[in-house]
Amino acid sequence: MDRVGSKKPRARLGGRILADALVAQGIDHIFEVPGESYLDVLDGLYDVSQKLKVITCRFEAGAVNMAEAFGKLTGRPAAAFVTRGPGACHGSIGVHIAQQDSTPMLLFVGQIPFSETDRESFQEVDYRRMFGPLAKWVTQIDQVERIPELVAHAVDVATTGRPGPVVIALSEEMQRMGADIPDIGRFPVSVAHPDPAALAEMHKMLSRARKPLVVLGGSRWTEGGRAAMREFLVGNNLPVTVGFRRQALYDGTLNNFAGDLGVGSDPSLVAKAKDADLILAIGTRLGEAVTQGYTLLDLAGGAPLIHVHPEASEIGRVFRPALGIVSDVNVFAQAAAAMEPLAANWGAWTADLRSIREAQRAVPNYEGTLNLGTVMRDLEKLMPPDAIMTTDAGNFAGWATRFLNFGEDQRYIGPTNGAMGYAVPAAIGAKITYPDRMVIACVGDGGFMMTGQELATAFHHGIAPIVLVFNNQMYGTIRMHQERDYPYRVSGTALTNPDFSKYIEAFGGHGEVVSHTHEFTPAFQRAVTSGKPAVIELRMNPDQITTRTTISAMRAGKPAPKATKPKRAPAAAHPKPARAGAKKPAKKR
Ligand SMILES: Cc1ncc(C[n+]2csc(CCOP(=O)(O)OP(=O)(O)O)c2C)c(N)n1
Ligand SMILES: [Mg+2]
Repeated sequence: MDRVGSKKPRARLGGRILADALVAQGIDHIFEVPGESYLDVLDGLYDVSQKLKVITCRFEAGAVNMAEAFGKLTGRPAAAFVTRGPGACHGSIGVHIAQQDSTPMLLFVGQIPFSETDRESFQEVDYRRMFGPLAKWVTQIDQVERIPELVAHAVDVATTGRPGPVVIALSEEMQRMGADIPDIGRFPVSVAHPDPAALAEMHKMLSRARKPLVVLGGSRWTEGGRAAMREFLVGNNLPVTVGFRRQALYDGTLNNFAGDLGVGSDPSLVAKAKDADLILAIGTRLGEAVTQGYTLLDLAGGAPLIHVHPEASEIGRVFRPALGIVSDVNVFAQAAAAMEPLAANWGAWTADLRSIREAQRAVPNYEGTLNLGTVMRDLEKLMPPDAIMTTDAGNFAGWATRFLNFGEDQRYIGPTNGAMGYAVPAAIGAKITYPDRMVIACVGDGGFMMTGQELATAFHHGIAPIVLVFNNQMYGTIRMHQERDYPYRVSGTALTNPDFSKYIEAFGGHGEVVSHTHEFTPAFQRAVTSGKPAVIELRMNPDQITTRTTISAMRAGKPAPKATKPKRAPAAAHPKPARAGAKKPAKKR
């Protein structure tokens, strides 16, 4: 090992070895906010810029969310780079998303010089301890010779079994050392195939079932895997649900799609799911959202469940299934499609479940001038067949998932861990990954103000996502919980927003405000033809707290305690922009 300056390095420096190691592992996208703690890596990247695209971001949470979205869409890890201490803290949310959502991702963190370890040196953090419970694996590279080995292993860990995020700290002086070592490439690896005996058992169990239900979820599905799965499910007329924010896994226009099992799911679908006599869960974790707070199945054992998952330890983790199948999801799909057809004695049951989805999609006459159900149905017509939609966390998300059907080649990605601030960076990550596809972000006014400034990254890299901001002037989801548990006592959930169309115009983009249903289609078309990053503000009726209920309805029958009468009416109109010289209206008392 040679130190720079002490002796001429025989070959490459650490920063360059790392850049080459990434290329050798097939990494082609880096999302970063720079720091002096990895200056040598930035310099190494300069030499491989033809092979590795570096996207400079404005906030580490944005950078890591973009990398996560890249992994979700492609099944391949992107790398995020952040600086030590503060950068790592900002970026940590993306690690949590990638972990809960089983997304392959690498996060590199510049580290202090290892000679200063444990002195609480400037920005010193022990990343093994910090990210231990958040990431799939955490390591630190202290020896330059080990860069190719540890980067290769990081990619292995991120992409195999249940995929997830790997955090790699890079001690500072290591990046400046030289070494004469070769790169390490990828190797062909065969993934877990389903045991034929288990498949035969699954066939028997499904043939006996009268009310089966499929739940699709998880990550790293390929086009081929999804097509084979569709063939199996359509061929046997099995009713299909998708897990929380996994809509993209199944073509919602097909007659056996029944809807999603997640947060805010249709109660009649949940009731039917509880009535199923066999649940075939494929690729999904049986987490809280999908299992409706762990109530979907009997926890005590003997659940009518077949669980297919690439990671053996996920099977039986919470619910003990009647049959567990360890398999890569795509290989399983191929094997299932090749099976003898099932007896499929459940035609009426599948039709029944589909009718729930159809009823769910019928748009009610909502109060107010902007019917977001109709807007979503209009948007469905405007989205090209390969459009990508990203979503944030919040009640607004229900508008798209309830009223929109995603077609075979469309994609819908969101944070299954419920992280706000995801949609805008994810849309930028998606548009960088697929520049020729339309990318639409759906986000609440709360979530938009968390990472909306990443739109500057879109301008910098010349891409044009379209952002729909659902503005109800509040952290609506929490307000909903508040109204349920503490009616009338509005505390800490109201928001004052900027003019969103002016906000994007200040960046040089295209802004629209939509207050009436009929305004949406032309506004969206103008946004598309502008060719610029666009923000379309949807001015909601704030009383319409979900697609199914209003604040007024939640309050009905619950008298307002005199002393705690709300200062604001629940359905307050959106404030009109103040005109210069305009008189302020007298406050109502
Ligand atoms: C990073 C983060 N902070 C806080 C929360 C808690 N939370 C969940 S939904 C929500 C409100 C979202 O508000 P908005 O984006 O305006 O969407 P709305 O619910 O109003 O549709 C909050 C604060 C969260 N899930 N993630
Ligand atoms: Mg809101």
